[in-house]
Amino acid sequence: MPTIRWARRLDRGRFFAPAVVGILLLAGCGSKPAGPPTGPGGTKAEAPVLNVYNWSDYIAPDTISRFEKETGIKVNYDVYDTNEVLETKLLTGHSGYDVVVPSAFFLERQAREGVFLPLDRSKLPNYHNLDEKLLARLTANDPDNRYGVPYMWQATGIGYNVDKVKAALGGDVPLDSWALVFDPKYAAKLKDCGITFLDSPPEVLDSAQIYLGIDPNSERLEDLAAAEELVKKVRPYVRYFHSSQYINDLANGEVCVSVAYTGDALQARDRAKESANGVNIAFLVPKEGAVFEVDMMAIPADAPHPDNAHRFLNYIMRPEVVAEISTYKKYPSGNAAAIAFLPPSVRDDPAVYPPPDVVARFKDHRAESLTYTRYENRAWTRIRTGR
Ligand code: SPD
Repeated sequence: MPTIRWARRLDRGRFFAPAVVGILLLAGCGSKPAGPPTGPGGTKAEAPVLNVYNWSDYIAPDTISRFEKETGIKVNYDVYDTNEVLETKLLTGHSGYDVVVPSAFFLERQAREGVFLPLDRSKLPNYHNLDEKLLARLTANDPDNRYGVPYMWQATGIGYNVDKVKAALGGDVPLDSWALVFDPKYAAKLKDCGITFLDSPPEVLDSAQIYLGIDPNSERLEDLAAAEELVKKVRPYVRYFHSSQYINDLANGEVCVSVAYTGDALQARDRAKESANGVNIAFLVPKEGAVFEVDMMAIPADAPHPDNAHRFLNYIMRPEVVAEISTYKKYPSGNAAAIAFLPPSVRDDPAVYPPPDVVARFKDHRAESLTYTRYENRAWTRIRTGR
């Protein structure tokens, strides 16, 4: 059985200067495991172990156990729920992970810091199953698709309890706009039924900028200040900042509006349906637009088991394997061949695979500079602490 645990959350915003990161990576210092035994012919045999670090609520129940059974490789499976937590570990180095899943705009700058191993395509015969258009789009973040394999994609939008929101707002319901959470007029009315925000500065501040008509990739400090000011105005109405707790809370009616990732909101919708509790959850891609994101499987440069990591990536690229993950978790995958393995209830669900007019509202995300991120983190702390 895989070992599944939440990794300990590290301090936000602890970024190491690139030079220091480089030195750490090159020096190989830290608690590195002992080298693997040398096999016949001088090749290094890897221990049958794989350390995977993925987002929470992002894999099917049998995905890991089937891989273990098939390969004899024991998987230690840890989860996180923000890019920031993963990044802190990757930039510190020697995370001990063999497979990680950063979003493409985080992978972009992490790759520049030398954090990842270039993929060896000769070990990925299932690579041809991937969606070529998506791969082409991703070259903006990952030139030549050198380091990452697209896993699942999504938008950051709004998950909401249809009945509670309508009851709270009466007939005046902007169920097509970020105004629902960013206009104090509406947020104040929704306070009692519960508004939650993701605990991630770029997710929320970039969404606020989109609402304001600002390019979410802007690094102008006045644009950041505008987003901060907007979010501060609705801060008194936000019950909490967390990036996964809202799935259950939306599903059981504890909260009524969450700035959410598509699939997580849809998992809340499905959990409510399964428990037949009368909660009706929907997901909204606001008319102003929403950040589009692709989470990428990648192998850290100092991964202890890079061959096992390639085997795992290749396994996930089997269409039937990744289709099962999409089926359970309601995220579309980056695997074109997987579509044929989806049940119609998922394949034809416009909330999972949005129609072209919705996709047209998605905005690509580019890497932030570390300097800008420092300013963004400070703004976030001010928002969270109300100072
Ligand atoms: N529970 C799975 C959450 C996946 C979130 N992906 C992050 C995208 C960041 N823009």
